[in-house]
Amino acid sequence: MTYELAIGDRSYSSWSLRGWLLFDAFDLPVKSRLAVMRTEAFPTLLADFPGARTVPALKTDGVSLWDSLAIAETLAERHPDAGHWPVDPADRALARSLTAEMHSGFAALRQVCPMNLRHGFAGFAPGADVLADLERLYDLWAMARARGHDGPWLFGSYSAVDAFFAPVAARIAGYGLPVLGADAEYVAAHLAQNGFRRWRAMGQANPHIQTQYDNDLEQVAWPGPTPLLAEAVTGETPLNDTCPYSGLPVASEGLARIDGRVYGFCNTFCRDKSVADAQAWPALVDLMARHD
Ligand SMILES: N[C@@H](CCC(=O)N[C@@H](CS)C(=O)NCC(=O)O)C(=O)O
Repeated sequence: MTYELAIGDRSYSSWSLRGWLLFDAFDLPVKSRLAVMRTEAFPTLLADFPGARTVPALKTDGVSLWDSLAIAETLAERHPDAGHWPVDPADRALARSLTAEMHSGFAALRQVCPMNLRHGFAGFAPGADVLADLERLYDLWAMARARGHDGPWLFGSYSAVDAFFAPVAARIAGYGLPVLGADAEYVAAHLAQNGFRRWRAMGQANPHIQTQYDNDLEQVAWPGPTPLLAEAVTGETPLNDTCPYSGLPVASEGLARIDGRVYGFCNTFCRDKSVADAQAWPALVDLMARHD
């Protein structure tokens, strides 16, 4: 089985993030095909996924399907051991209910606080509709926790319901929305989750800014784990000859100083995703450890 996933801008497309996590967090290989939203490339990409009008959309073995929930159920059906849904039937019923409510609800939170993974915002004052959504959200999370699994995820190991809540965690942290205790820990777990960090780093590596996801609020540093100090550089000698990701030779334009040492990559995308969050990339972490 092969999978091609159509996605939009990683910094802004919350549904694309969910779709991708449904693969990445369950160790299912997928080829992502990205088009910047609100450009001609977007409908052109979707034309290759017959029937789809939004991202994420999926092509697999001649079948095209779209909508994150349809993708979740299809993957769960095809890969029953991957862990998309909890094993216990009562857990699974609750996980499905929470996922479906996330998929169809929380309109105020989604509209007023669009996902923006490029930075956080200071000074946001949520109105009554956003606060009501948050109250319901925290009630849902408490229902899951009452099932008695160990954290940080709602039903023990990471499941599809966690993938559906990842963008909401990003909104809560990014807009500084009120959150306490176990809910705050759950939000922090999403921001620290390796797949989420890699997705965000790839978004940072794409310079396209969608201004409609910004506002008049002060922009502040992303509230997730602080990345290592890093910058792109030129004209320096890297410690490595081949790219830690592709194994291809290091390109002269692919250099970065990370935590005080210069490493090389096969292209500027590999360089920039590494600069954005070096510790999110296991192959780079290994390389850095070898030169420690
Ligand atoms: N219910 C859909 C929502 C998909 C959706 O609205 N995706 C947005 C991006 S996050 C989109 O494709 N928008 C089309 C556009 O911006 O032109 C799902 O679960 O996948």
